[in-house]
Amino acid sequence: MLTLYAVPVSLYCAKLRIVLRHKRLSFDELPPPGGYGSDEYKKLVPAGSLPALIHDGLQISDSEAIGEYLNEAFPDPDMLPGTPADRAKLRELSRFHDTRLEPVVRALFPHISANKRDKQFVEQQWQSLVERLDQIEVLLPKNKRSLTLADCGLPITAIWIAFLSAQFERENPMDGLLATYLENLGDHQAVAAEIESYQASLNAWQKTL
Ligand SMILES: N[C@@H](CCC(=O)N[C@@H](CS)C(=O)NCC(=O)O)C(=O)O
Repeated sequence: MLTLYAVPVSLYCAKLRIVLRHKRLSFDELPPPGGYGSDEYKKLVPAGSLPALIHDGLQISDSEAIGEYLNEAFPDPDMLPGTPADRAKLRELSRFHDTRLEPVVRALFPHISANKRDKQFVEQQWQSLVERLDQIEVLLPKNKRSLTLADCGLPITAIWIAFLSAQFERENPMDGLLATYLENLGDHQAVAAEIESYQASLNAWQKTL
């Protein structure tokens, strides 16, 4: 029995839904009891963060740890294939996304509403975002390949970058190799299905602003 503690618009929860979908695993998705960081949730998941997985009494937080666990516990299809060197490069891409690119995107969230926006901060942060996108492009595969753990975070971050580009009236900076890579990922059913449902959640969330 797999239970994912998640909320619809969390990027890292979406990343794991792609993994679960691709592996055709059935799972229950539940909101954190008592809410984000609540004492009630921390009793179940001490880190208080989302996503978290419960599998037959085992509790794991952190999307990278959960993704690797799922890949080992349910090895077909293998989402971390190849030699030790290949796997290291996949982990490098995945960690770069989580620790370098996504935080730059997340830092822009408080500036979505025009009346709370610090234009100078957005300008500087946008430059950092473009720099991170240039850096991640170097780590991307040059050719189409099977879906790996390293490919599950970026499609959702890309939805946010497109959304923020529209909010800040800027050109979407994802082009070239990055755009082709994302287009190829959309051919995977698990990615396409998550993009569709995530976009609907984001649209609903936007209406609450
Ligand atoms: N590195 C963590 C990041 C998870 C994360 O930042 N989750 C957000 C929701 S998208 C969260 O739980 N924030 C509240 C908190 O950390 O208490 C992972 O990959 O799981």
